[in-house]
Amino acid sequence: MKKLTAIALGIALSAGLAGCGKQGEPPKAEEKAAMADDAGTMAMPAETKHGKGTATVTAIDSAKGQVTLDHSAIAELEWPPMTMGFAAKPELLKDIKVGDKVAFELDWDGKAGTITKLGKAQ
Ligand SMILES: [Cu+2]
Repeated sequence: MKKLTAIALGIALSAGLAGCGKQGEPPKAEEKAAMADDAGTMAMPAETKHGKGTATVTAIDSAKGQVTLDHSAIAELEWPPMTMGFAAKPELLKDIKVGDKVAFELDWDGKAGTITKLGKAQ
């Protein structure tokens, strides 16, 4: 089971990176320095970016705390429109259903996105 989990995680990370256009970009100098530090301390990534946008909900997994959004471009993160998964607390998902148009905010740590605000778009 451990091996399967590792493979699944690897696929998820690769998909996330490819989806957000970061694949193949060499790390910036400051990120290299952060990685060197992290190797010893297992600290959280130094840089978390905040972004916001609008989206259509394409999947919800409340039990796992995950939501998949077909989102519009996010200027703060230099992302084009795409469909991708995010972590989200169950209480953010309770009034949302598949097909809803939503406005959201997220934190992006360079590998994964976490929804910080989620509500139906006006
Ligand atoms: Cu995206």
